[in-house]
Amino acid sequence: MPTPDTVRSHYRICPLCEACCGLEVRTEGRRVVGIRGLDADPFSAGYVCPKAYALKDLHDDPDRLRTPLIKRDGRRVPATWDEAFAEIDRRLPPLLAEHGRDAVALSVGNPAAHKMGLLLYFARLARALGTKNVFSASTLDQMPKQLQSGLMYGHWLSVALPDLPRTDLMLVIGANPMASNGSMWTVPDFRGKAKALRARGGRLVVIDPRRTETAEVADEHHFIRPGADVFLLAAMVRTLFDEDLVRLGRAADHVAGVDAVRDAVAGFTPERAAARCGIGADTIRRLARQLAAAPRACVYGRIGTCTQAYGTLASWLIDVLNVLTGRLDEPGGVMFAKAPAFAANTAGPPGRGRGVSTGRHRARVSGAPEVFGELPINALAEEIETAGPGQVRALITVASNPVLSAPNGARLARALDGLDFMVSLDIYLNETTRHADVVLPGLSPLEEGHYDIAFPQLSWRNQARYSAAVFEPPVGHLPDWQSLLKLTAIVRGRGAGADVQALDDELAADDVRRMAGDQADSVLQSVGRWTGPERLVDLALRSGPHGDRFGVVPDGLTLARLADTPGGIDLGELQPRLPEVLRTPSGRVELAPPLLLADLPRALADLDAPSPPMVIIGRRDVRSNNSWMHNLPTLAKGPQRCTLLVHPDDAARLGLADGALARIRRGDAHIEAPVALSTAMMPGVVSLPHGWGHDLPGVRLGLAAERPGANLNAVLDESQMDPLSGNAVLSGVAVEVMPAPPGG
Ligand SMILES: Nc1nc2c(c(=O)[nH]1)N[C@H]1C(S)=C(S)[C@@H](COP(=O)(O)OP(=O)(O)OC[C@H]3O[C@@H](n4cnc5c(=O)[nH]c(N)nc54)[C@H](O)[C@@H]3O)O[C@H]1N2
Ligand SMILES: Nc1nc2c(c(=O)[nH]1)N[C@H]1C(S)=C(S)[C@@H](COP(=O)(O)OP(=O)(O)OC[C@H]3O[C@@H](n4cnc5c(=O)[nH]c(N)nc54)[C@H](O)[C@@H]3O)O[C@H]1N2
Ligand code: SF4
Ligand SMILES: [Mo]
Repeated sequence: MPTPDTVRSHYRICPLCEACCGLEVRTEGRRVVGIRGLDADPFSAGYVCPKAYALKDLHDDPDRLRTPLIKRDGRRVPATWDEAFAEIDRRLPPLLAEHGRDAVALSVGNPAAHKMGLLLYFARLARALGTKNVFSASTLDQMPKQLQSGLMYGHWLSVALPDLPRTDLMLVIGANPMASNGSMWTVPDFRGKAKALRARGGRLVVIDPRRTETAEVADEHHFIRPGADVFLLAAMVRTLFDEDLVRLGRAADHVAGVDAVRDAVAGFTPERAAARCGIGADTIRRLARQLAAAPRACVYGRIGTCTQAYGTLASWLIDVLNVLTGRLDEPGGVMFAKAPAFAANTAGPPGRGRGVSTGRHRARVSGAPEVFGELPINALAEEIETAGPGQVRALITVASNPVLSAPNGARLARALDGLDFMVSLDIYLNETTRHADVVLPGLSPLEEGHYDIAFPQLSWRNQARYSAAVFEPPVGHLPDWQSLLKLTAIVRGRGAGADVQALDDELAADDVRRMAGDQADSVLQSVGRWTGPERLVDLALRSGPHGDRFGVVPDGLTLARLADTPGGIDLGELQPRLPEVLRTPSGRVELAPPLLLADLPRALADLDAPSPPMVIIGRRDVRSNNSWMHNLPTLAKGPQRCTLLVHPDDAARLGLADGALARIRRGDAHIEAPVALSTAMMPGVVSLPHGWGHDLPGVRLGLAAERPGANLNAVLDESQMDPLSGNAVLSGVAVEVMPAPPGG
């Protein structure tokens, strides 16, 4: 039994999902002996979900990589760090010299958003490499939201967030925060906040093809045909105009394009929309009226409204509803966070800026436009397969598992085997990294300090929090950021032996000179106690809106101050920020961006299209996380989670029995999963979670392989995308479902 004086308590921000809960991690020696929510964290106030405890499993997981691997004779064998970088240096620079920068692609995955070293130093590698072929999980996820926000407010991360604690009516469309704990909205304890809403007489309304865990705690739920949100939303917008319910409120002076929106949605009558989306015309009108009438209200949409063919239009119309009902920038409506560091909407002159643009370059094969510096991850396989100038011949994956996370992983897997060279920075030998020539292992999250770079820009309440490493990293094991710097050095031609500390100093000094001009030396001196990501965080905090301005503002934020305040510093509830937050060229909220108006006719032409008889959607479970946490005992135990939810009427028609295996087929591809009958499904829609399918050869995920599950993405179609954002269609894809033939 550990005695109290040998047990130490540490503060750690949970890196596993966007809620970013503050944890208390108790350790004895090198062992974790307890993890719980930290009550003293003013942001998350003690909240945790079952995944927090899996941090211990992750730290202890024998399958988590402890040394680099190099491919020799078709197998990945342990190697020293020097051998691994020597191999990369032997193979990558000649490829760059012969074929140019675009021949090397980058793929960065979800955990990069949760590790400051990955995010900040991936940017350094990408800059040094200069390739157009940058791919990420963003085009499997939130790119539509970012594009729409960028076009309306002037920056990709100026996202209008629901002010749930002060609202009277919240409309949730295509999100299930009860399972996901929120996304593009950092909101620990959604359940508690939703409960408080209802306790004060407010209402929660959910629109989703499944009666989800969130719908279960709501006042009202409506099934919607997957992919048909644009029709519902456009008809609601039209209703606001038809019934003279448009009230811009305080934002009126700052909004451009109201008349253009009125004209653009004219064709979307509630009657026509009803047939397409499955929600009656009367209900569409009522929802619009209720939204307009509530004292305070907000509309929130998430992955269900993004991962579809009209993802950008749907995301946009959600904010159009918010703006037209006077909810933008109002308490209880949708508001902008003011992040203490790294936010473009607090930098430069307030109220006006360059805005965002897309298509500065295009994908070589499909011609898909660049969005926020990226190309659609759905295009990665064809960029590798298609010969010609600019062909992708090498790939560096950074915390990215697209063989499972992206549509048609089988094609991508074949393409990866055709690469001349592949490097993966990852913590597992998994479905993607098994294709790499060199795998560089990251650290356990408990072995690194953390500050959230992106999430304070998306937080339900303004905050600044830092957690120090719980454990010293094993001797000689490079953190992700140093591996990325090594790669940066190799790409810059400095060789495998380059001194990463010196390179880090050099790059930080370059940044500071750009930021501080002739004050650079004194600024650098004042952040001198930090190196690596911590130094960049200190620089960003101190020059940010709450910063100490390097000594000018005595009580201002510094990393040292945060490090001395476990639990972090509360910066208060969200405050109105119009027009200062805007970075559009006009200095206005652009309600009718031309790019979006030009896409509406595509939806209008599709308004009367028949629905396919059966479509598939995804789902999230609180004990699972994307593709990489199925090897952790705390989460792997319990009932099988990768089941196909089928409405009993569909099951009867298709001859499917509860618990029996179903085959799900699209074209030549098929998968099999056990059926779970559920009246929570909309008839004509089945649901399977993503991130499963751990039965591929060459993978080292012992526990996950015991119950591998089926890979939903194996039957999705990489040619289906939202043309504006390049986002993959992951929801509402037509499939055939039948009993699995005996013998498989
Ligand atoms: N059909 C369908 N597909 C989906 C979705 C869906 O809803 N439906 N959701 C999509 C969404 S929203 C997302 S975000 C993507 C996620 O897809 P990905 O971006 O591929 O992310 P993960 O599946 O989380 O895999 C993360 C990878 O990072 C590695 N990793 C974890 N921690 C670390 C670390 O600290 N350092 C390093 N170097 N590596 C680490 C893991 O081993 C794993 O290989 O999936 C998408 N795919
Ligand atoms: N436990 C757990 N938490 C997670 C993750 C996880 O894998 N597990 N992943 C994290 C990540 S990377 C992300 S991006 C977030 C995502 O966070 P959320 O967006 O909240 O994710 P989901 O739970 O998939 O909720 C999406 C909802 O959209 C519905 N839906 C599907 N298609 C449509 C449609 O066409 N229209 C409408 N209106 N609804 C539709 C689905 O039924 C589902 O209920 O979750 C994060 N948190
Ligand atoms: S909700 Fe769970 S996984 Fe997400 S940050 Fe909080 S404890 Fe971690
Ligand atoms: Mo995501």
